[in-house]
Amino acid sequence: MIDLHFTPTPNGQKISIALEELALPYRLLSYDIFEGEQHTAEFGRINPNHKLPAIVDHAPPFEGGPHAVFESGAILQYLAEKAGRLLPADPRARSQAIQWLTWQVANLGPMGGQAAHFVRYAPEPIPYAIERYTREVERLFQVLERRLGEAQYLAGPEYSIADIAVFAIRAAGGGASIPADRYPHTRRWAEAIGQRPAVQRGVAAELAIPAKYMQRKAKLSEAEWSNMFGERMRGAVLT
Ligand SMILES: N[C@@H](CCC(=O)N[C@@H](CS)C(=O)NCC(=O)O)C(=O)O
Repeated sequence: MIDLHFTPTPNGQKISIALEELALPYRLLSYDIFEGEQHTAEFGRINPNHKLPAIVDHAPPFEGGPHAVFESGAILQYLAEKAGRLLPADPRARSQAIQWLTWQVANLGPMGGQAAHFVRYAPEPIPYAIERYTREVERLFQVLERRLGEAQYLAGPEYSIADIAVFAIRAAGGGASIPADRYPHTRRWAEAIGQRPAVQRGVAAELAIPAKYMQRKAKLSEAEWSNMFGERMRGAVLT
């Protein structure tokens, strides 16, 4: 059994989708990040960075007892290797899958996160920051579009954890609006993935992103601000 420490955001859905795809049994442990539930010392022993998602595998494929994994890219790779699926066996395609997975966690994720921060959460609108990050997200969408114009999936003909990672993050759009007509190859790919029953199970019911996480212009209380971006968030690691 795998414990999935989860909050219903695109990063969390990468893992719920992968667990559903791989038919690995899991127990959902939900956190409300606005309430600061990620800042406990107990969760810090699972993820020293105090962010969701994380997993604890109680039956890892090696000795030494339960194994905790944090960072969504590392979790996806761990799960795919454990199940022996969703990472191509062919070394070239496997390398491509890891490259696109890394592209997501190092580029689309952080840039989309910053775009969303300045569009949704910044107390004052800062046009330079909004433009800087939304333009970068749009550039990354174009990189994705080009890749999907030359390959069926990100690693080639085979659906992989790279597709799951990018699909989950792209669907949320970061701070950028996504004119579907501008990205026909991406739309073809996203529609195919969105129709997969495991993907639909991985974003359903308590795994779905609630409206409060997707507000166009979020209104946070002082406590919520502190939990997400301020002293309470910093205090979990600085004290
Ligand atoms: N690079 C991390 C990002 C994790 C992350 O930023 N998680 C957010 C939710 S999507 C979170 O836990 N935020 C709460 C906080 O920052 O206190 C990953 O890919 O797992």
